[in-house]
Amino acid sequence: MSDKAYNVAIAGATGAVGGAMLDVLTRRDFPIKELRLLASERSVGKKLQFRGQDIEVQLLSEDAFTDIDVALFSAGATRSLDFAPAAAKAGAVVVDNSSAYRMDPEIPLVVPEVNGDAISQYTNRGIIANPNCSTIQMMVALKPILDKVGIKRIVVSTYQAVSGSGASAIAELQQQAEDYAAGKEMTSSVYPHQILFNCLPHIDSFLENGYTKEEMKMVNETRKIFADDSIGVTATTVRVPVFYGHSESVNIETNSKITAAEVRDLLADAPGVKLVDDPTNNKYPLATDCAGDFATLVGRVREDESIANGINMWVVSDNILKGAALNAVQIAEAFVAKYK
Ligand code: 25A
Ligand code: L14
Repeated sequence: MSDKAYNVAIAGATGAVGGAMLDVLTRRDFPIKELRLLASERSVGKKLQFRGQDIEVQLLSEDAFTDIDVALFSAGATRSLDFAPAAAKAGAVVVDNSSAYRMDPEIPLVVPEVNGDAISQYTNRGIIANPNCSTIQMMVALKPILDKVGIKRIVVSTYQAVSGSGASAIAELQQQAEDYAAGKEMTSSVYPHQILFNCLPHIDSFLENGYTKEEMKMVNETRKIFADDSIGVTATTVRVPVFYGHSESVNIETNSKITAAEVRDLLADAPGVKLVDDPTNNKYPLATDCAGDFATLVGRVREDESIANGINMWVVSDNILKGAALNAVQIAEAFVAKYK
């Protein structure tokens, strides 16, 4: 990175992901000249701390992006559709965390460790899309295997934390736990059912094909990021009563044979991956261990004995960090390093 400093805006700064963006910018020492915090009317005037300074939240509006170099968006798809084009028009490059633009063929969908080169397509619309959290961590774990032996098919089941649905869902799980402990009746408003002590096979809305949108994001985004529409992907996404950290059971069929030991060797050196695979000593990736960690944890690597060329693994990452805020900041870093 050059020794320049940049004007950065965060749209949705008061949310679960926006707050993590502030943290990640600090932890990675992103070179910032001005940081502008944007949110809805509800939060205007509220002060957030950044590098020991109070910064007042301003209204997210079309005029909020004057002189901004990089705008990190995490205020939901509707806000991205409403305001990202104006930010781009004002000269900012938008890194958008929502699903609004991910499958737009003109807009790059980027996991820096996997397809960082696609950032060059920012010139098309001034927008770079951040993939879905569950997709990102799977890409980080599979990329070394894809490069080595090719992947024919992926079967993935997810166990997703409530923080993915934002601050209100974190509060809902917390409240249900408190109500349970106090012997009170539990209520649900973010999710259609109680999430405490439960597993909901329902993330985002249902589609006509019987899958959820979240499941089809994993299918379509994987193919776009790996730039290969021939890869078969099928997903079942499940919400579990965990605050931070998505876990995934990933089963792949490769084009040619690779042993579990070879996969472990590859992953031990893979960018963004931490191999945690010592089951006899009870060491495997856990959501409770990934919270706050920038790495994607991979373990339980084993051969699928039901087919000739298959591998199973367990992949865990902090959905708010690598799944959202960290990946967005990494995209911003790669962008300014090369193009600004
Ligand atoms: O709109 P959608 O598409 O349905 O999606 C929005 C959801 O996506 C989450 C986000 O949760 C939100 O729930 N989200 C975004 N990116 C994500 C990702 N990559 C993601 N989830 C997972 N992975 P959130 O709570 O973390 O962030 C919400 C942020 O968006 C700002 N915002 C909302 N509407 C806005 C807006 N900003 C500008 N204009 C608008 N119209 C929001 O700011 C927050 O920063 P805020 O000021 O509206 O909220 C401040 C606090 O208020 C709480 N809150 C949220 N909704 C309500 C509420 N309080 C009262 N009533 C409400 N209806 C929030 O918890 C926040 O702390
Ligand atoms: O598409 O509720 O990035 O866990 C990711 C989190 C959609 C909602 C996305 C959740 C969001 C999802």
